[in-house]
Amino acid sequence: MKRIYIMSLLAAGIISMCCSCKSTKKADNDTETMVAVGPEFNADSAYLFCEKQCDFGPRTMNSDAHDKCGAWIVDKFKQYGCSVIEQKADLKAYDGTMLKSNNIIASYKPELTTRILLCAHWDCRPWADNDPDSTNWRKPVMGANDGASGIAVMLEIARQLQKSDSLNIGVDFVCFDAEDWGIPQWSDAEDNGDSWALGAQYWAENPHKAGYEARFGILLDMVGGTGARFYQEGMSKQYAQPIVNKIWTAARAAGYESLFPNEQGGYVTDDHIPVNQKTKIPTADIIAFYPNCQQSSFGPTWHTVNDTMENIDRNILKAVGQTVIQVLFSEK
Ligand code: AHN
Ligand code: ZN
Repeated sequence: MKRIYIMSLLAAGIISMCCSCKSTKKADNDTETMVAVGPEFNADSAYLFCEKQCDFGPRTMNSDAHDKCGAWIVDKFKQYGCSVIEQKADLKAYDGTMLKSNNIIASYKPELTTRILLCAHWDCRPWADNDPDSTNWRKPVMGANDGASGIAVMLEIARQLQKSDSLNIGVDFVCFDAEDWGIPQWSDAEDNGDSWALGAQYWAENPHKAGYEARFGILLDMVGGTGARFYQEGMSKQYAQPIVNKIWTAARAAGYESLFPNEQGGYVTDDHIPVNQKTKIPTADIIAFYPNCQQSSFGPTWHTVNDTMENIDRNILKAVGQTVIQVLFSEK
């Protein structure tokens, strides 16, 4: 209620500003998009969902922590009223290792034909190959940000959808597996991008339902790191510019303009690439970009042993979660 009131005041300010210059038509459009809509995303809840995943240990492929966390994710989405499908497959990694992959698809209101795809990967990278200390290069990554954060935001959205029960559009939460087994920096193998996003490649070729369609998709990747900002990712602009516009407009309406600059970031090989290339679902990636970070443009903890809960900021989770809720509840 309070948020809506503040946004109305802001909107009123914009109308009066625009009336004093020229056309009021534009002001009407802006007013519409400036109203905060939908339930309030609870950052503490999302933070706990992130922590809970980390408590299993690094969820690397073919590990016990991975399988236990997968069962937990399935249970949580079921608890929040979603229908859940586990899409299991043995996928071949760049070095021939067979990965026991499990894409977890949780559907809110599966009976509705108008649907939106939300997705994130849930596996952890088995090697901290971007760590400044080379003795860590073969140690697993905890993936508080790179893995757990996107799933945590999706779980909190599922919880809010059940609580408010007012969204008349279906939502599919697709938790991709085997995203982060891409060729490590210490390997001599040539990286053409194909070794990443194996679970998403499989799902895009074999959707959980024959002829699966969605209006559009949003991928969440590294959405909880301290100091993160979300620039418009280059491949998303190429494949799904209208979806990028929708998201960045929603971020402004939700009050997170400063964390979602209207500027381009990098070009990222991520789960949205196979989704855009192999399905008809235009999908944009909300992914952290640190233009001034020496260690990585994905941030100082990316693929290091420091990707842990100490470097998760609940305000970042909140900004992304509230923005996605704003997108969902702005659909007609
Ligand atoms: C590459 O580094 C090629 N892509 C980044 C995709 C990624 C890895 N997202 C999370 N971990
Ligand atoms: Zn990663």
